[in-house]
Amino acid sequence: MSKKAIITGITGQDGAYLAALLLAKGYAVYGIYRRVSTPNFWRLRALGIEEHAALTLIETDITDSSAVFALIESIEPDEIYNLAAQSFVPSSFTQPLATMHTNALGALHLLEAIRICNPKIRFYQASTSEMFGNTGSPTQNEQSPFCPCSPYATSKLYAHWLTINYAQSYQLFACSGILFNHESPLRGIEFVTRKITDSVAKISLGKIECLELGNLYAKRDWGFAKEYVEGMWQMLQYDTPETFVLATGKSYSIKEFVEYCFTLAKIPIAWENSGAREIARDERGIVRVRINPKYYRPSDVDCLIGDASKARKLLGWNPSCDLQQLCKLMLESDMQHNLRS
Ligand code: NAP
Ligand code: G4F
Repeated sequence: MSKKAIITGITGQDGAYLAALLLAKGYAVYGIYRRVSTPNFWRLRALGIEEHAALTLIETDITDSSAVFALIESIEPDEIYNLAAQSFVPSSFTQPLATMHTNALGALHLLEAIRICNPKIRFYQASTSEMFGNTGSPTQNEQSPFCPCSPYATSKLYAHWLTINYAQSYQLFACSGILFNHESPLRGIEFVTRKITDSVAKISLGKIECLELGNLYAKRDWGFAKEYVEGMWQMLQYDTPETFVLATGKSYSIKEFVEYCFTLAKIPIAWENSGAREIARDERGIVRVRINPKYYRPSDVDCLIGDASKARKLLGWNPSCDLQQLCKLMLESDMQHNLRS
């Protein structure tokens, strides 16, 4: 009989890629989405799995503990992947309580339901490199100290420790993947990589003149989401519940990502000024990038570089997509979208 997996956050970037992976492996997948005024299954459609016979979509808000309990009791899954979250860091500053409800209490509801209904269910928690914050250590691995710098990171740290605590206290197979930033053509448009690729595509097609950004000097370790969901699955197939970091080990600034994209689009740019007055002009002198301080955050994580040696050694996880390939993939996809619309 095929294994049953629940994925919370099925309408998000990782939810869609993970669903495609598990369906390809023969799982029956139960995808959890919350009610919105207009259904948002476009990512499932883009991957060609929206109508898959083994995919069942179920409306449940993970902040509703009784609904979560009823869901797990009725489906009797083998595995649960908790990907649902308010995942946009700036919104966590303006909506800290809503962020905490979903990210922290959502995980609690799932773990409690597993503990009570069936402690044999394997549980994956989507932890994040944001939990490291500005730790001061040059690279981050499973032993690095946490120093969260946003309500988002704090809410995720609660869920992270709770997962470890439930594994230890109740002998659950509950584990966390601490994933560094991972992107794709299915990334939400407000995250910086997709915002850049979409804007550069629009500039290239003459649809907009200029891209507005915040902190150009933050550095991130960016990988390809499709390769990261493979690691999530591998964690739940491992012998024991363990925390694993998934990352590429290379870090680039936002400014470097911008430069790669303009180079790929064959629009040479040159930078002028500094601070909030920094701009980039093209060869005709048109300003193509400018700073808008509204994109600055109350506090930001300066530099993230992950060390995924443990996942490489114990899981055999080995991502191959580098930043240049990722930029190309995303820019080409955004060029196609913008040509069509
Ligand atoms: P995403 O695209 O923002 O997707 C988040 C998903 O959570 C969406 O399906 C969203 O539904 C759903 N959701 C939000 N609140 C919910 C609620 N109350 N009940 C049920 N579902 C709810 O995020 P992602 O990039 O795929 O990331 C997946 C997970 O990994 C998140 O937990 C994120 O925090 C974590 N993570 C991501 C990264 C990264 O770089 N992508 C790195 C580390 C960790 P709607 O579509 O209705 O909004
Ligand atoms: O793309 P971002 O919004 O991603 P951020 O904050 O690193 O968070 C993402 O990765 C985390 C893993 O580390 C996930 F847990 C989280 O859910 C999410 O997926 O911003 C990246 C950097 C920041 O330093 C930000 O200040 O880009 C900088 N930035 C500069 N201008 C901008 C902008 N970010 C956004 N979103 N928009 C800008 O205009």
